[in-house]
Amino acid sequence: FAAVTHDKVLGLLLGGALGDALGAPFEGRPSVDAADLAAEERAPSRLVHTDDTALTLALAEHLAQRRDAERLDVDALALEFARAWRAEPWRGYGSGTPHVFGLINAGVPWTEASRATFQGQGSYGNGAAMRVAPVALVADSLHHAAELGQRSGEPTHSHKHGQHGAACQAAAAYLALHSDPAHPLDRTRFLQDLARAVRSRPWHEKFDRATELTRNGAGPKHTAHALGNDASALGSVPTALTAFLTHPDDTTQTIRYAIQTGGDADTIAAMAGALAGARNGASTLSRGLISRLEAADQLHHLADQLAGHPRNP
Ligand code: 8NA
Ligand code: MG
Ligand code: MG
Ligand code: MG
Repeated sequence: FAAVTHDKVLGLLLGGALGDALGAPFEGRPSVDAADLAAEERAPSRLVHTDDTALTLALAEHLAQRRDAERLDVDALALEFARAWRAEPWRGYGSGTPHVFGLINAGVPWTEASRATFQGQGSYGNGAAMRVAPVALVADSLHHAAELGQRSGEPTHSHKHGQHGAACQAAAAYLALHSDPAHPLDRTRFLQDLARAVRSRPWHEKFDRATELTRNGAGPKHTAHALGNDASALGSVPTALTAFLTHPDDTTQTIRYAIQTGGDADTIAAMAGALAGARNGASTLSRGLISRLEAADQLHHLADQLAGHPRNP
């Protein structure tokens, strides 16, 4: 286990935001050309983030403001998410979540609002997973990370797959954060640890397939075909994991791989980028790209606060 340094905390936050903003122009494309992505990396324009980062910022701020044992006030968090959407509804939100946020803003309790979508099934989208990584910064164990992840997902995602997606990404972020980049990552062990944190058969089947894909060095198109690249949690969280486990020591390559899986590219890259950033730290990221990130200052400030958290002395 490696110490959770300020560089790792910042890496988790910036890696996620970079994946989101760099992937955003490609969201919804069935496949992504390496040349198109390289052009986007070279362009001088501002890197504008989407809903993924907007809600990650809301969650990180929530955690930074709480130093008590509980560390997550889900009732308050639901309102904070809903307000973030109301302040910037143009950030590229999907279909289901704005409906939930509208109800919450109208005074409906989140316990009810989160069940109002998809004929009462609730959402199994990846929206709870895409924003969850910061909970790893205040968790004191793998299981605590998964539990905080699941709870942070509940205000919008009442379907168990949506919640498991958040638990999975939170647990993965915890493992990446505590992994030592000076030593090769044990991918098999990583996925076995995740399987202990997420006890669900469809997720275990995905972990088995991800193990095989990383062992065989599968490329992004193959991985997208085998694991999915859509906006469901099951169809994107394991894909993001595979991007990270294919390039665990190179955050830029992790993000490129994730974007090139296509489909929900911004979200897959946001999740993968947070994992690689948490392992490798912010100092390994391209300064040119980071300086173009719209939320860079805000994320630096949050990293200062969260790196000083009692959990990360
Ligand atoms: P969500 O709750 O709308 O779920 C995302 C999608 O998953 C939905 O649009 C449905 O297609 C599908 N889905 C979820 N639950 C069910 C269900 N019970 N039955 C049938 N279909 C279901 O939103 P979210 O916050 O979970 O999603 C996050 C995504 O939204 C991210 O990609 C984010 O970037 C944003 N986004 C999505 C799209 C897209 O769906 N192509 C486009 C732009 C932005
Ligand atoms: Mg998005
Ligand atoms: Mg080191
Ligand atoms: Mg998306």
